[in-house]
Amino acid sequence: MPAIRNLILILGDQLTPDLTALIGADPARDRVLMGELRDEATYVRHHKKKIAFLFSAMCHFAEELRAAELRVDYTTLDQPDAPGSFTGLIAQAVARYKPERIIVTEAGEWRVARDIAGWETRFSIPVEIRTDDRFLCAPGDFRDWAAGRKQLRMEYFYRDMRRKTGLLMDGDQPAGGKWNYDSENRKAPALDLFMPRPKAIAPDAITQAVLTLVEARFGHHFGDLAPFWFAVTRADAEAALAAFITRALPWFGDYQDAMLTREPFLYHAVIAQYLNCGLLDPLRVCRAVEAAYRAGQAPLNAAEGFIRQIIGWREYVRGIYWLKMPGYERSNALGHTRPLPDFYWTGETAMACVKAAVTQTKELAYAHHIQRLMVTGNFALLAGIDPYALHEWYLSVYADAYEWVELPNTVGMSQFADGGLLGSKPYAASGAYINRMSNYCGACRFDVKQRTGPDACPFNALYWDFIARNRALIGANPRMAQMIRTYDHFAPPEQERISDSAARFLARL
Ligand code: FAD
Ligand code: DLZ
Ligand code: SF4
Repeated sequence: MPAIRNLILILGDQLTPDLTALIGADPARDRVLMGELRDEATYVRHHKKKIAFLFSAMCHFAEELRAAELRVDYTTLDQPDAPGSFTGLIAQAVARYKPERIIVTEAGEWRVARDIAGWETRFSIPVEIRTDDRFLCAPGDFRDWAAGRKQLRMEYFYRDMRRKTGLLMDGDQPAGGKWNYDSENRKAPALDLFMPRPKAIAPDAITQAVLTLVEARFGHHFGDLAPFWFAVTRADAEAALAAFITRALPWFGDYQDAMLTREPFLYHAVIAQYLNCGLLDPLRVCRAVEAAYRAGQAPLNAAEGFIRQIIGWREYVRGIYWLKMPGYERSNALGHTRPLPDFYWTGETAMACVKAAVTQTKELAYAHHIQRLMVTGNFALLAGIDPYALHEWYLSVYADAYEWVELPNTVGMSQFADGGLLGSKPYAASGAYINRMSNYCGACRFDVKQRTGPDACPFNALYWDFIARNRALIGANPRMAQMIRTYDHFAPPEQERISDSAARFLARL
């Protein structure tokens, strides 16, 4: 066996050719390691489509590296000696090659970072952990930004990222004179809108083989494998981005918060799964969107709204994750303990909005932000679902889900379980909000206009009951204080009906 200098481990969400771990890689003396791993596919039971997407993208990336002359050991899940975990993969390779050093780019998830931190002692070999420069803000820089601030508001972080990248900046001023055009981005949907579809890629031979493997090994996991249309190569992911920019970006801002039956994508990009595994580069994506705006192909409210999601929210939630882990995953400021209802897995509920969100999640491993936040997230918040159980659900069912991005969105933004660290108020809403932003209610068995009683939209009584239950914790926010005052103006019999309706509904869950 030839002497190996460096073992370079590439994790499944590091499918980027200029990844820091690959800098200086020498085809003659270094060996790249990649593996399809049982533990990674099952630490939560990931959606079948997500596993297939990642295995196929990993396999194609190994080919890309080989085409660049690198020597890659790629372990498939069905190999007889397949190791189950990253540590097992390294143990096998260390025994085989006796390398001088292990190199890896820092892991996205805390549990993997913790394992890697133990390898130097375990294998008695130096382990070089390199920074992940695919993000704009390193965890240490976020910590510095957060230090001494009373409130960690995304908006101020975002402005710093605009200044740092120069995105949508005219000199030192924001393009158009305002930092944020969100007030223009709340249009209700219209049924006659022309809705583009995300670019669909036909499965090639590698993907076909992976689909067969995933069905055989993970057939019992949640979700549908077919139809499978995700891009699994960089070139196809770039094509999907280009299609979004020309077909959907111009309307992205206007209809960002809208929801429509049988229109799961509206004008969303459907690229988070590509960004989060490294097939697309966030900064390049934002530069392409800015170029479309500068060329007059997309309005400013769309370009700004989109760029804010990526250099603002995406970076900000990662900063919060590394600031607060470990421990953040067990946050439960509202003391919620109710088990996750079965319909999160089956979609079998009479609530048309929840049914639509869960059903499409099962089919597509995708739901857009407002469905996640204001339908499945909002329902869980109002019903007092255990935030950890909900976190595991979100982590397993979406193709773009990794703990660093999913956890702060679930525990912080959606469930207010961190007590307001991430968001100033809970994203709690009654049926009226869902009715305004969607066409779900028209076809629902419940009446969105009724507050209580057996036919009333369950979101209504649950909402007011939530306000009454949590007044001490949420009252500091002026908009929530206004809701508490409204509740206080309800006559006592109405307050009783609310609490009774909520209790009856929850008892049947
Ligand atoms: P678009 O709406 O087209 O937005 C463009 C891009 O902006 C996205 O691709 C994404 O990279 C980024 N983005 C938008 N919103 C956010 C956000 N709140 N946080 C971080 N990035 C954002 N996003 C994930 O990538 N992975 C997750 O596991 C995840 N879990 C979520 C859980 C909950 C409870 C909620 C409320 C949101 C979650 N999000 C998550 C954020 C958001 O819903 C998804 O990024 C988005 O729906 C992906 O679809 P898209 O690519 O069409 O996004
Ligand atoms: C999500 C995932 C899955 C399903 N499978 C693998 C795998 O088999 N091999 C691998 O290297 N990575 C996988 N991943 C992504 C990892 O979970 C991710 O790289 C870690 O969570 C670190 O962020
Ligand atoms: Fe959802 Fe209520 Fe509307 Fe039914 S009536 S779709 S439960 S918001």
